[in-house]
Amino acid sequence: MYDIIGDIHGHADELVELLTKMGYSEQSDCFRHPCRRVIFCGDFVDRGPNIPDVVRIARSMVEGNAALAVMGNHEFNALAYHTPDPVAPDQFLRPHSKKNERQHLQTLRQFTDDDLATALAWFRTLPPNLDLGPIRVVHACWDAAGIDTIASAIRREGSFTAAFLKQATTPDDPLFEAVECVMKGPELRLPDGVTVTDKEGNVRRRIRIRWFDEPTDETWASYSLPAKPDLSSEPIPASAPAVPYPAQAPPVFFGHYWLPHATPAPLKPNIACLDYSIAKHGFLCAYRFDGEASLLADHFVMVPAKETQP
Ligand SMILES: [Mn+2]
Repeated sequence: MYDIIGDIHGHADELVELLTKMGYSEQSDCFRHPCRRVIFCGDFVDRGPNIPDVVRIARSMVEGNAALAVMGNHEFNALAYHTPDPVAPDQFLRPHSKKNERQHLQTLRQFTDDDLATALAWFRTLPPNLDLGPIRVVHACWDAAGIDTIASAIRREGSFTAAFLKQATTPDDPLFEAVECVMKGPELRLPDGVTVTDKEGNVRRRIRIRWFDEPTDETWASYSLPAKPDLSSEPIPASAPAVPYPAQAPPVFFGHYWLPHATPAPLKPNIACLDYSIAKHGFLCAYRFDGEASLLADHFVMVPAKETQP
């Protein structure tokens, strides 16, 4: 059975504590449990104090068959940041803007050039999603159409090659839309004049949403994820993006959404987010899956963020 772990963002001490708490111990090659495996939801890098150790621990577990992993938007962004644009070789596929550099700064500082190259090579091998039958795992959104688009681009161009990344960073390309939706989640544009401020102080005109719910009868406040009760209780437009997830489909796990440090619980009986804001003094979170069709609040395991922040 599986222990699914949310966004880690360089918090290696908390990762070791969480693995230990769940009965994993360090063997000659990697952390292992006698009868369980980890699934990582992605976002290993950026922000935290020990990114190289997080990548080393996760990678050794995946290579030792003690874990599976999907790619997060921060790994995707890192690949694009370090890949020259094939048609403008003095540029990179993710521009080296102040905002993008700030988001990636701890990764740039903590890795040697060689170790970063090795990490990027590993990121290229990560799948965008896992469909294991009884459960599904993705970084942000289980969008079947987007997942198909990414899978066929991988078959055509290779896994996160420069050609793949060029299409995936070109707005209006179907692959760009698919990666945005699957790894970053669909977003809803706020009404003119309304903005929100994200955790990094960036002013945003779009909000992350409960994509798995039908948008009918939802308000700006009720459809935001995490919930933003200060938003309007007016209905959202009929054109709002949505990827409704069927109640009878297998449980889906994802990270990405910076949920507040409240008591963890499934968002719906077959939907669980495991990102409880470790990078913002929150918790590193796992869900211990034992085959249940309806997810249970007492299967969440959490470790609080230590005070060390870079
Ligand atoms: Mn993310």
